[in-house]
Amino acid sequence: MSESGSTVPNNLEAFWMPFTANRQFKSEPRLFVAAKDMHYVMADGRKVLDATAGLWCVNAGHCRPRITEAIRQQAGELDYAPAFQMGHPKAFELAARLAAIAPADLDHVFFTNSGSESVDTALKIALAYHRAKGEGTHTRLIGRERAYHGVNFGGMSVGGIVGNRKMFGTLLSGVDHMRHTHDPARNSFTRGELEHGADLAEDLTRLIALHDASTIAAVIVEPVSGSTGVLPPPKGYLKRLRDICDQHGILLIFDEVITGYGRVGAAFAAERFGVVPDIMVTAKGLTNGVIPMGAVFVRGSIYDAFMQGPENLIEFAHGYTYSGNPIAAAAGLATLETYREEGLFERARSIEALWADALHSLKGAPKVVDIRTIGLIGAVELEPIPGAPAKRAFSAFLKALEKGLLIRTTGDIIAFSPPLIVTEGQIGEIVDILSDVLADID
Ligand code: PXG
Repeated sequence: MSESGSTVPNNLEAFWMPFTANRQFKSEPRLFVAAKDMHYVMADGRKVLDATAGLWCVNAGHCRPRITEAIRQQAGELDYAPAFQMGHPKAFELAARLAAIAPADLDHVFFTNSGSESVDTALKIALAYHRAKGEGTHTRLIGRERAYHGVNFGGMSVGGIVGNRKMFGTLLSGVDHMRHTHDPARNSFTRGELEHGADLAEDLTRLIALHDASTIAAVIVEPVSGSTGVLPPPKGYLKRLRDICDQHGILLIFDEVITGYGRVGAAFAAERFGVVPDIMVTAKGLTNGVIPMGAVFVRGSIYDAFMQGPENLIEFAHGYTYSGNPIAAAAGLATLETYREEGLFERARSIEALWADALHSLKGAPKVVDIRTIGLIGAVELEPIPGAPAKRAFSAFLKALEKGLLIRTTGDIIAFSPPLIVTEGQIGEIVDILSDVLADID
């Protein structure tokens, strides 16, 4: 409740909401006022089961005591420390803990405040790395169609979602895109990695033939595309990208903003799929979504390439006022501890089959044209209403909320990413409500 005793604000106009249909929302506001574990509470007191971990970030569930307490304590002890030329212990401790759970030699960590900032940081590291090595011709960046890498200029440029790009001018120059891997004619109703499509990695070879490897700095992909509707990788695809990059001196960047921190049943998708990138971009689950924070992991050899020249000079002209912020670092440490003590990454892996069985039981339900699952992620794709794309899924979103279930929709795809603490009973509840919703919408 607010100080006035009301949970409903009396002015919805001033706040320009992000990625929201503002006028529709403000005519029928949907407000959460509290949360605990797997549930939100709405302004009218109704409980809503969270099948999306907020926005793919609250991996340990809501308002977990260890995290809340760590933030409370840190705020009273050291609220802020300058991020440049000064430090504080918790940022170092968090970086070391992160390096310890990251695969292979991804053992140096640069802190940011979001996924978008992590992506742009990674792209800048890639460009500067080549320059530091005396390979300054490597300036192009390669993304992929249907990719989401956040909303800053770098991420938007390597991203592949036309609706997120077309309004914003010419974006970064020197960017090209591989084809996306979505191929429902060959892969449908899939569990885990896809059987078909490893050949699409050869698209990178095509771009190398066009531009020449000496002009390319890095390739960035989401191991599993999230925002464009949950697209797991074809078997062998990521490994093939790795091999091509190695062969041509190109850096491979994994954007693990969604797949990181247990979402695919391992600390990172790199571990799950057995492919180590040169740079790994994370955010969201790093602090359980509670405090904004991102972390970019780099291999030791990349960090070392920067540690040249006079020791009094700054090696990388980049950073944010809030890089490694003490309260965010405290939240990150408490989050990692919560994941560890509750074995949540292992838990995600152990209930993956149950999750897949439950979601795939919706095959044959009205309007369902495809279902994809991997880790604790799932997508149910609906047949669009002719001439009205995204309308059917948005109706499903509103109807589900009415019935006490929070889902996410992108186009006509319903995406799921429940907190990793979701129980078998709650998985059943998600599927039952969705089944009712599908029977109930046009
Ligand atoms: N990379 C990836 C792969 C993402 O999914 C970002 C970067 C950007 O992160 P920030 O913290 O700047 O938002 C993301 C964010 C959705 C949805 O429902 C997905 C994201 C954010 C909000 C909603 O698909 N992903």
